[in-house]
Amino acid sequence: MSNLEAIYNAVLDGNAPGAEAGVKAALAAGAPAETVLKDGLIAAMAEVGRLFEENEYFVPEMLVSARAMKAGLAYLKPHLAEGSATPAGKVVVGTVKGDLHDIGKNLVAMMLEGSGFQVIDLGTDVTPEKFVNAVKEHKPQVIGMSALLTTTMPSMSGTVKALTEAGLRGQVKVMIGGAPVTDAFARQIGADGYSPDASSAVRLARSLVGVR
Ligand code: B12
Repeated sequence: MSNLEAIYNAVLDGNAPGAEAGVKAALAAGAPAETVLKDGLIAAMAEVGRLFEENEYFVPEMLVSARAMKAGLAYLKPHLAEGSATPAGKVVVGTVKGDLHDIGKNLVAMMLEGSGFQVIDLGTDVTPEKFVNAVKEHKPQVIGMSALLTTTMPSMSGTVKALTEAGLRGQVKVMIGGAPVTDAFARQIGADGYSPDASSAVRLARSLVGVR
């Protein structure tokens, strides 16, 4: 079994030590961190999602798989950092109100930090008011909202409205993401951009703040 298969299976089995060991072994064998992430960890979580849809996995299985993914990610984090000498700007990130999914948001935060952004992470279940207060307090150039549930996507629109009502919309760019989110939805709610994964989120944030 290859190291990537070992990672994939460990995440599917909810085996956190196995996921971490697999990541360690893959990196030691020279696999690029991006490949370990995409073909090992992310591929496994996509399969977990499929098994959940097919009623083969239930919430407890999803939860232990998420823990295993997080264990692998924690080890991968320093290897993912692209490294940049110039500070690129400040980004406030959070998963929107009612939504507890944080793996994708954490990954976006990690990649942003790795490419020179200062990241303020508000965590999960973040209300529009909390985003507004964070913009007042931290004065970021960008906020990044994540939603994994179709039922929580409207909170992104709520946050854009709350920023406008607070007179802050002109001071901050809004980017959004998460599995059910689309470019069309971003345009519909008046966000400044959408991106489908963490590396393109970094490119998007850079273009929003005008850094190449
Ligand atoms: C793991 C998981 C869980 C874990 C979450 C653990 C955690 N700490 O995050 C637990 C078990 C807690 C969970 C709970 C639930 N879940 Co869940 N979960 C998943 C699962 C399997 C994987 C999500 C994940 O981590 N993917 C891996 C990451 C890396 O991908 P990602 O999140 O998409 O992020 C990437 C991009 O989207 C993007 N991105 C993400 N955020 C942002 C932000 C910005 C600004 C940008 C630019 C980009 C960006 O970049 C990321 C990195 O590349 C998905 C299935 C799926 N295919 O998505 C279901 C899924 C999201 N869950 C689902 C459901 C239904 C639930 C529950 C309602 C189940 C229940 N009955 O209780 C609860 C809801 C709890 C809540 N209130 O939030 C459904 C949602 C269906 C829908 N249409 O809304 C899904 C799609 C499963 C399914 N196929 O049905 N879940």
